[in-house]
Amino acid sequence: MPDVRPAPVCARTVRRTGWIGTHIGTVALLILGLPCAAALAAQPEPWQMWSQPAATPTMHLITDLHAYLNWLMLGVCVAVMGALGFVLWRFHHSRNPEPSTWSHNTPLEVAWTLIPVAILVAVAMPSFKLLYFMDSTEEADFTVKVIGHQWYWSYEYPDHGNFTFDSWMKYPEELEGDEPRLLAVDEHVVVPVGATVRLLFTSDDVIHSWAVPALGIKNDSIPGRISESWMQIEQPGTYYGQCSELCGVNHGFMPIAVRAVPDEEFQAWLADAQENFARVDPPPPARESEPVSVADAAD
Ligand SMILES: [Cu+2]
Repeated sequence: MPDVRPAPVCARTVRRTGWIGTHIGTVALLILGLPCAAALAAQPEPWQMWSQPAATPTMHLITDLHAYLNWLMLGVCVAVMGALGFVLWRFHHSRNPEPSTWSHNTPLEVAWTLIPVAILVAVAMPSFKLLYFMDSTEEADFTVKVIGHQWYWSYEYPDHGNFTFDSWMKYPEELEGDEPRLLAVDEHVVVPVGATVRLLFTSDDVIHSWAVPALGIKNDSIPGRISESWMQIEQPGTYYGQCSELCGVNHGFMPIAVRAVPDEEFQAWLADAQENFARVDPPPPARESEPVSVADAAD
């Protein structure tokens, strides 16, 4: 199957040019900005700044919220530092030799209570809105179940014949082409571009966390529980992530790779997967038995 990862033209240029070239490349990336950003792969890059390019509606909103909060924080910093600077200047003993002795000012106290409350509301409202948006989807095209293990992931496709497969990190000697070390896996999660995919997370042993930065997902997989999220990948490509919950000695070696492909390619992968991968055992049929009375149970 061809590797459809978006060609990281700018990033590759940066990687090959050494230390000085890296810095020049970083500055160039910052200056050139947009044209380069579109070509970055969904994986960490040397000297990367900011988040990976957003590949889902959720990640676009996370990026926007991050920018909004930074501007808000800048406003708070400027206001507080400005007020502090003014007080230092205005009430210096050379300018204000006789300090005033009042201790209460009701309008001032109301203002310094209400302004922080307003700032907290301005932070909370968009945050809650985004939390609800990313929490779950009611209209999914299909479901993928993600199961964490020490130390690999397995996936189930219950809406496509309930097949399941394991996904293990590739060792350096197994890497093909420009597959990234410690991120490439033997079996990708494959989904069609544009499909709304419900993700269910659980674990086989300890708490893991399925985190893929470009998709805006970081969801704990907890033994004995099912948690939920969703994704709708906008562009074909391979999106890399890692387990993000300290889960044991090989925690750093259970990466995640999600491949978004055109629908025809997904159908071809599906046909292959249905034939080659194992099936999740169906639950045993309910046993028909006589109702047990209290008197019987007592015997
Ligand atoms: Cu883990």
